[in-house]
Amino acid sequence: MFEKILIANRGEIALRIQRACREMGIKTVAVHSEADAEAKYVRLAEESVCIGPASPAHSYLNIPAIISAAEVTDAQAIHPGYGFLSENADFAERVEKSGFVFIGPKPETIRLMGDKISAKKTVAAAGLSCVPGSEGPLPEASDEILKIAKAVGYPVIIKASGGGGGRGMRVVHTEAALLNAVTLTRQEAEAAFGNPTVYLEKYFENPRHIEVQILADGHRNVVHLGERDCSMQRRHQKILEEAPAPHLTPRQRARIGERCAEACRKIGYRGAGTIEFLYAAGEFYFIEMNTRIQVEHPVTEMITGIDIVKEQIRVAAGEKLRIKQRDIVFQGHAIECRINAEHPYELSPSPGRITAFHQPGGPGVRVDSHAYQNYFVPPHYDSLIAKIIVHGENRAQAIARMRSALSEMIVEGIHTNLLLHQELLRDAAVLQGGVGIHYLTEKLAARNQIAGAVEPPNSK
Ligand code: MV4
Repeated sequence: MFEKILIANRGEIALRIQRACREMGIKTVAVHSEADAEAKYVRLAEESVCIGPASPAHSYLNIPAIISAAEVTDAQAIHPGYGFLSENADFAERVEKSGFVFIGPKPETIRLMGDKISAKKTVAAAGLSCVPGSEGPLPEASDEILKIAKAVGYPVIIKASGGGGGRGMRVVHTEAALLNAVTLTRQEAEAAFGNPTVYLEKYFENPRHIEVQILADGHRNVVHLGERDCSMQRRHQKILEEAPAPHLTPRQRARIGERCAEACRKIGYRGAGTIEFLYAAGEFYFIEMNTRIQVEHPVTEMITGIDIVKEQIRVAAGEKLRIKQRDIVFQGHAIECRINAEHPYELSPSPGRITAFHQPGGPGVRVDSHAYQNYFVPPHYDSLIAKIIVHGENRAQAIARMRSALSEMIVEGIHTNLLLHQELLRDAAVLQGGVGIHYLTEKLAARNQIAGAVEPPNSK
């Protein structure tokens, strides 16, 4: 096992990885920007290295600075967390070429999944159903593009192969709008990703977003840890996730999970991974695979009792998975609310100093947070300040626990979305479960229309 791991990330996930390391007797190196120098998790690490100024491009995305930090501290492995360099195949490659272990999949796998056309092709060959559409890139010829769209049927969506996570997409409702949309998406894709390749899919109007968690050791041992429902999002920012996905049957769960595990076995996957699906009319359609630990991994940990970060570290060190699929039991229900430093309804960022901070507790309540009283939320990074995760014997108990936890939580000095979460946990459709990916956007639009006539909301 490693003696020392460098954590190439910040905030709650840096602290989360550090906790896994401490439990395993592994020393940690924190790297931080000038803006994060005072952060608590930096002090809790055995060592810390400042890797640059506040702007992410010069610090958390600064590959030479991170590799140098690993060299001077004698770390053996680098955990990238989520975001930043976590799905950068070039980074993974440079980490390995410099003699360190990258805690994640092989660089080739990251590259394969980073290109959305090659990802679709790979998982389709490994047995997963994909959204119907162009097989591979859209051709240049207009008549061929029109023919493909006609065969698929409108509405369609044009997606950049270099995109993902909601970047570089355009919905097209009519044949008249198609060719222009393809041209525009190609131009934007070239500008944003340096790759103008686009593909076409049937557009699903209001699917759910369900993802399957995978663990693999690179020795063909692969297990699935069930699914999460992440439909509650706005502008591709998830705010509430749960496991299991409401109203799925145990048979559906076992079937999609086993198919994902089998696909990863065929691909030769190693590490933790998430396979994202659109779920519509009872069917799962693959859209993307994420090759990193995800923000919402704790809901899966709560229902399985498996520490996904520790497993990532073990398989990166070359250990075989000790967990067998038959030993994995899904118990009860878990919900995560992401507490962001932002205005609760407009969702615009609200950085600044936290003047009072109290986190909830009690049975079945977990809080993953790097924040504390007097912590300054820097304006340079994403606005996540805490994740409240609750577990209950069933969904109703999890909801009751989340309501109680939210009511205990105190954050003063900045705006947060706590009130939005409290409202969501009283919303009839949310209580029913299984809302689509556009639910939150529509609810906020309706709410802001009414609120706009009165006072702007203030959560301070
Ligand atoms: C789609 C779609 C509808 N139909 N593909 C957005 C993020 C990226 N991972 C894929 N996305 C979508 N792809 C087809 N064929 C709708 C979305 C989408 C979405 C998906 C998951 C979670 C939130 C979303 C919000 C808007 C659009």
